[in-house]
Amino acid sequence: MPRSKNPETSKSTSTAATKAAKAPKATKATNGAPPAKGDGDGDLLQRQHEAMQQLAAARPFNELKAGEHGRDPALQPQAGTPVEPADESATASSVRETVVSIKLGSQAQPGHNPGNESLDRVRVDSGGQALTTNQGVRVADNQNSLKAGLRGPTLLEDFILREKITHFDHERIPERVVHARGSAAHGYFECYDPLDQLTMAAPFAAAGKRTPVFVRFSTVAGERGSFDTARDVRGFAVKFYTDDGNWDLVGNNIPVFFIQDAMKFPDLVHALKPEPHHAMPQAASAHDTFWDFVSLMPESAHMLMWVMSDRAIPRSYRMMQGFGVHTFRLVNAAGESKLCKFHWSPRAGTHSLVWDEAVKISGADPDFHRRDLWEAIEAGSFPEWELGLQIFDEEQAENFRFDVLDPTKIVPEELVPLLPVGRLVLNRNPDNFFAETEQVAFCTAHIVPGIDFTNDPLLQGRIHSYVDTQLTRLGGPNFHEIPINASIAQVHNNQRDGLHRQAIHRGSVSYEPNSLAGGCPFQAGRAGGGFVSIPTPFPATGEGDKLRGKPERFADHFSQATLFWRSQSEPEQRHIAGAFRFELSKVQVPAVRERVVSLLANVDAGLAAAVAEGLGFAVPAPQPRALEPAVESELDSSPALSLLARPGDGGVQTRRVALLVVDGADLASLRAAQTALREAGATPRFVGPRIGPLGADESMAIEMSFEQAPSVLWDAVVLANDAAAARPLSMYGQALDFVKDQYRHCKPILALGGPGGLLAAVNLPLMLPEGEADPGLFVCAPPSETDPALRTDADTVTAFIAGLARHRHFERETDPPRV
Ligand code: HDE
Repeated sequence: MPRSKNPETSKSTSTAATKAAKAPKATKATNGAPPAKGDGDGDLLQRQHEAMQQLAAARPFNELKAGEHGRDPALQPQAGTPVEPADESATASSVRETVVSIKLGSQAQPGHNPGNESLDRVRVDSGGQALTTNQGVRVADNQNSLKAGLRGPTLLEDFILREKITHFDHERIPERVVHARGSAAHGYFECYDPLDQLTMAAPFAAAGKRTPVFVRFSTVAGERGSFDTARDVRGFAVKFYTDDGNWDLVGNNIPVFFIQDAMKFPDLVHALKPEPHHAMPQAASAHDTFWDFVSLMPESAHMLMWVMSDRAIPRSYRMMQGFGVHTFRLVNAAGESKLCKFHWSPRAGTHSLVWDEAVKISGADPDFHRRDLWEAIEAGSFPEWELGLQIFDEEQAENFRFDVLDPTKIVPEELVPLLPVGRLVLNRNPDNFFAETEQVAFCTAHIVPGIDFTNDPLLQGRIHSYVDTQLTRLGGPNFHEIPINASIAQVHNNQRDGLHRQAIHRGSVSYEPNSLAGGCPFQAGRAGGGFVSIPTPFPATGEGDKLRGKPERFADHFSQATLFWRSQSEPEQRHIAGAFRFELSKVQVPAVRERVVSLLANVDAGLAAAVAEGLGFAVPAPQPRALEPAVESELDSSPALSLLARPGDGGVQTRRVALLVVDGADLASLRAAQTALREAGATPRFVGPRIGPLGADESMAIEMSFEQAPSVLWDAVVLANDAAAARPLSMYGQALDFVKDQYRHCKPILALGGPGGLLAAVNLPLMLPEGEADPGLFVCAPPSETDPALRTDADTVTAFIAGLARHRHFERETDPPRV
């Protein structure tokens, strides 16, 4: 779909025009300025809010869930059911998306990813243009750096020089660990006849159908700058840009491989590559480590025959065969599959060099194959191959004397002849070697509906390796957005972010299932052309078939949620209801709030009611369950699930206790409490209005100030609540807040010096609502001049330490809080 390049000067596309008509009062601004105040701002937001509510309400529960369990749904995945928003602002990132500028363009085109448009979107031509920096600033002088005087040092300020040099410094990327040296070209694959009996793969859908391809040939061992005519296997990698996504057939010019299992690939490559101590020899297998390894790996014998044959010194890329090597599967629309081997046969025939030639060419023209490919295409002699398939079934495969999962074996053409199905033509050289040939990322995991894997253990390892290697080579998980790697099929998913992300996704939703984006992008299901793996059986494990699905009993979603709820103590239940209430009060779309409560109604009616009540609506009907009748847990409740079931060893080690003090406080009782806490293993600290010495006693000091150490950082508080301290402390709002928060958070409080003072200043209730004593509140009797022993009130301090060990005293908790 063409995109409007400049919304101010170019004509809108029809889609954009429809959108503009529907869009809420489009605000024209040439500079991206927001609309003036009073320009219907409130209306836009209100309208968006209502549209979101409407969209969310259209999906009161996940209607696909019940159909996710068991074998049949696993083989026939359902399609999602997208809901179209009544107003497009419902799925917008911002109601300001109607603001346009030369930079912003207009809005996203509905359901469209321009990243999948042709390479024209990134092709650059600089004819008639002045030189600029990467920021588009014209460069006046491209010959000289900025200096302090003609003969002076270059200035750090020279951003033009620095940008140019910095970019240059980072021009190289890691070369491919194997197949580093390669050449590529664009072209097409043309299908002879529809193959729908065999496969639904898009390139084989119709006679004469052309699928664009990018093909890269390579040597394996040599580095990026090595010579072309080394004795080596040649890579033959084809990227089909199909209507259903990219299919990469990453093959070689030899139909077998050295090893049978991916586990041995790093060993093979380490043995083959230049030896690690002196980095020799370049692009050659003629050295000790390679032959040491292969001579201990008898399964490489077959491949060695091919590699020592003239196949390993081809005359031209245009004159060599290509092979998929592994046995693959073709799958038709009915889900029936056949085993398949892929063969590319060159129109120009298979021709090779002789060794002496290969050696001399490597000196005379190290780019021999690269040049040959380039020049043939430039001259209009387009290289061409015919694709032939060997098709066979499991029964035939069983009767071969070799295993078709063994990549060191061919299926002789005499046993299964080639079925010619189409031709590959390379008719255009890349515009830029780096952007295309170097950055192309082939990957055996890139298959499309109609193609599937077999259990060939070499293939299985490759499925992982090729994506993985691009993370380092191309610098992150977004290499699929590099233009040469982008499919022509539209890409829509919820993957986001990562280095060098190009796509700017519209809206707030990047997950599925969702209702806030109308359920989009939705799962395609089988009927919608989604990829479904062939359910090949795993007889050896007795686990059944390879499929994406869930066992039936996974459909019970609620029995243990209910068990958990029932096993909680009263305060824990209160906290759960409070947590739901808080979270949902932050949710802006009422339909989402109600949907959550309808989910909770399946867990516990009381919980649902408590949450709904706090949010101001009636409990909705419970959501339909995926499994009826509801499963009852084996237990009514499991006490082990309550946090209270594990009170710990009863100690107070490391608990932080604030001793709230002020100058003039009764230091003797404070010191006694401090000593007792320390001895019990707690961490007492003096907290007061300001840091510094406490009275005349130099051994005691305020260690932390109110502003530095508020209540929430402490597990408990000891108050200097004697007559001398309580009054001045009550003058500090922070001290009052401190006491209130300790109380409200149900932490133990010890008041030294009596119940009045600070406790009275915050109206702290000494009793629980029902009239019992507060088990977390400890008050020492007022100090008595006549009986100094009373000062420490050792029993109360001991009781406080026991209270500290209990951590919280939820008996005190009320809704609303009393303080
Ligand atoms: Fe590759 N191979 N390979 N390979 N291979 C790579 O992918 C790997 C194997 C082949 O032009 C790497 O992007 C493992 C067989 C070609 O860009 C890497 C195993 C066959 C190309 C990788 C194999 C191939 C590669 C290096 C054993 C023939 C070049 C950089 C389990 C059927 C593609 C990259 C291009 C490239 C891994 C075996 C062909 C590291 C782990 C067998 C044509 O991912």
